[in-house]
Amino acid sequence: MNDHAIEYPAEPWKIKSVEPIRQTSRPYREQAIRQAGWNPCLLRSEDVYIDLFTDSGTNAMSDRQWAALMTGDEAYAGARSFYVLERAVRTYYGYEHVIPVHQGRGGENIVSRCLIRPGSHIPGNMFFPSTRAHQELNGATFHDVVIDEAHDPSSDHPFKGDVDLAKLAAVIGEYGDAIPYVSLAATVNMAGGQPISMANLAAVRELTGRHGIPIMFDAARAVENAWFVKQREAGWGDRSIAEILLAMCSFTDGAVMSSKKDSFANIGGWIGLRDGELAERARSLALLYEGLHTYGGMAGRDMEAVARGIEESVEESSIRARVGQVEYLGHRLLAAGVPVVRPIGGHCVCIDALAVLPLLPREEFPGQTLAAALYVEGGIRGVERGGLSAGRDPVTGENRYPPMELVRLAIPRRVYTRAHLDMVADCVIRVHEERDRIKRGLRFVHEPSHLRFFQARFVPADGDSIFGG
Ligand code: PLI
Repeated sequence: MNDHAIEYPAEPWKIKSVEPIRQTSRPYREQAIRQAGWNPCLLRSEDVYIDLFTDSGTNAMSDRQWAALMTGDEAYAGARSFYVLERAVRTYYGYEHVIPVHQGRGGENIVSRCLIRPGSHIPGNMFFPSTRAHQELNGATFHDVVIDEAHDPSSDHPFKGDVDLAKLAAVIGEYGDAIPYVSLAATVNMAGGQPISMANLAAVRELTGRHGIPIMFDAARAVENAWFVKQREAGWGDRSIAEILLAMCSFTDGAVMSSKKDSFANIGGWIGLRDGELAERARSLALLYEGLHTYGGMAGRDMEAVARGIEESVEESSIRARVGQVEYLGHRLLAAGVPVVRPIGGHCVCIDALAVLPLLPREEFPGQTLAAALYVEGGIRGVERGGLSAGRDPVTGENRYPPMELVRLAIPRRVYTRAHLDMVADCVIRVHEERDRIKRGLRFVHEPSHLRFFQARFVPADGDSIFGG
């Protein structure tokens, strides 16, 4: 079988500075993953050959961004660099009020504290762990109102990030006034980087507008979302990425941004708001949790790098090469029969661990087990996106098992070459072909209470190794 177009768009950049990486032996990696409690997150990065743990903060900055660092104004108050950032966010995202934060979750904390009260209900197009954790810490209950196709790895729906309007209407019908905002992400990370359509955004706006409910936007990968709108949605093919991005944001009342994704920055983020009164409250909380409202936990130089990164992110050649590289890896795996989430998303390729390891019980975390096996096989680090990442229900204390149990291979921007991606593909294909060697899953020996996937430690559920024995 090979009906998958395996194209590789040439990069619109050349390499000016390099960082050595090293391959290790399989016995070395077996020892390393054991010492890391079978959690790839706890590996030392120098023991990883190709690091696809995240595309967050791991991007290569351009020479222009590095140059911009030198122009940072490190004044405590009123730094020029803040106004540079503010102008970039206003221009490309359209929010009047801009509050810098150290990274996305800093913004999530502040927005959640401003808007959520105990007993609040928040509908959203699928959860993201840090976003939902802040919502729940402030007393809200999250309701997943994404379309069913988002939970089906084999569905080829072009906009799996779309909201199911009937589900949203039902949550509004039941909880009405207790809904402080609807939480919309573009793209939807936990669905595998799947976009939301402009038509759906407009429809959600129309529905929530009738009830006076604001929309808060997770804009971390909104540029990637804009690329898919341009490719897939009628009427948008001739519009620039910048125009599409602005149009998407226009349906929302505010946004939280992790600049570590689309904007190629190693750190940083912002909150964008339209409402002046809400912005004033957010600024005063930022002062407590992030820093003064003109730096919010970022150095002046970082604000410069983010501002420059925003401009670069909407260049068409840049976003074409970025998503094209991800699609290349995805289509190589599809062509080899590896079960991955379809269509291939904007920032990652997600392996369906339940399809690869159908005999492992969910309590033994098949996704985490497969992630460990990929590391042992090829020194490649991915991250589990399944039961481990979903955590426990705050009311019942039971493990939550989402419909999908994935291993996400997130591709940092402008970092790896085609040869690296081929090595990743070859490694994943080998592990898939030899999947019967993975005999047992994992059980906790340390389970943190929040965002447990980052720091949890495991041992094989039986014996000494996931490979049996
Ligand atoms: O890592 P932060 O705190 O800058 O951003 C949190 C965050 C919010 N929303 C979304 C959609 C994210 O993907 C996100 C962080 N993502 C990480 C770290 C990731 O590996 O996907």
